[in-house]
Amino acid sequence: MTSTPLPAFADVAGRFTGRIEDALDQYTPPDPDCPPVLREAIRHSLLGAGKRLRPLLVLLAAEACGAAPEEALPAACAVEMVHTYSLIHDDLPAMDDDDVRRGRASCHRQYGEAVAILAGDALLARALEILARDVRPPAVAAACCAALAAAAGPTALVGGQVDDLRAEQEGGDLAALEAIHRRKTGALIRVSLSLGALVARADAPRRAALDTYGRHLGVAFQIVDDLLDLQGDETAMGKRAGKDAARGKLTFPGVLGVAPSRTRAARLVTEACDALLPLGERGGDLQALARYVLERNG
Ligand code: GRG
Repeated sequence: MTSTPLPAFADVAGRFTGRIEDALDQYTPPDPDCPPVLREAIRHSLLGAGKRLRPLLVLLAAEACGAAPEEALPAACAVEMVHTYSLIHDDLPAMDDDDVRRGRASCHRQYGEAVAILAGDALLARALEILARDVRPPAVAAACCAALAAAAGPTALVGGQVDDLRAEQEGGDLAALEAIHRRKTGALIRVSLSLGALVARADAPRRAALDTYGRHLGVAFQIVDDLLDLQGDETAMGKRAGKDAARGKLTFPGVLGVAPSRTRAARLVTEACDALLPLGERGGDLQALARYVLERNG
């Protein structure tokens, strides 16, 4: 860890969230070929009150490796689009059946199931289009497309989601739980760091440092998410609490207990921050973000 005091996370986020919101808005313009209800549904979910953690990770990783954050904005928007697609589909009755998301009605509650499924599909496709078209040079764009598609695919996000749904019926142990969340929640967090590093053409030691940080942060994020579902405030979270227990989900507090889960999350955050050592003081903002993940209430 750096010896200088960490910046406040609110200041770190404040430098970037306006730019992220503007870019997401600009990436969803009206188009005569896009039905207005589809654009509305996409924007309803995408522009809701998300924390924008994944795009922030992309921008901070790029900056920590010496790139201008603006260069990483297309990749930041792409990962937020994939994340939003996964939230829309996760909220569907066939999956978690949630009626509130990002402080508003979930997409299918507002627009119906068919439009919600299609809004998710459209976001996934748009994310890859943005990477392929707006990341430069083309070789870096191709690497970003491959990385994000893999993180969203059957061995990562989607595979983790399938195993998570199955674990509701069949249960599982700590190893199964970690394997689910390394993929379901962790993969998109981890790839956010990789996208920033790719855009910045970071060298191998920096790429490895960011990857280790992302791997630990992803699991810590999920543990805190499980704890918030048990004990958190619905208004701060912008979604319902208490859903995991109601569905019989396999969770960290369920398997380990509340206090050991918190200890485990804290240890993972420390390991994540320690991994940033090769970045020196440039890793300070990412350390502040990791501390926020542990202390957040929403
Ligand atoms: C449907 C393929 C598919 C995957 C679904 C995203 C997901 C996988 C499930 C969501 C359920 C859930 C609560 C997962 C825990 C971790 C998580 C991804 C929480 C939501 O992320 P935040 O808190 O959300 O960063 P915001 O809205 O702030 O962006």
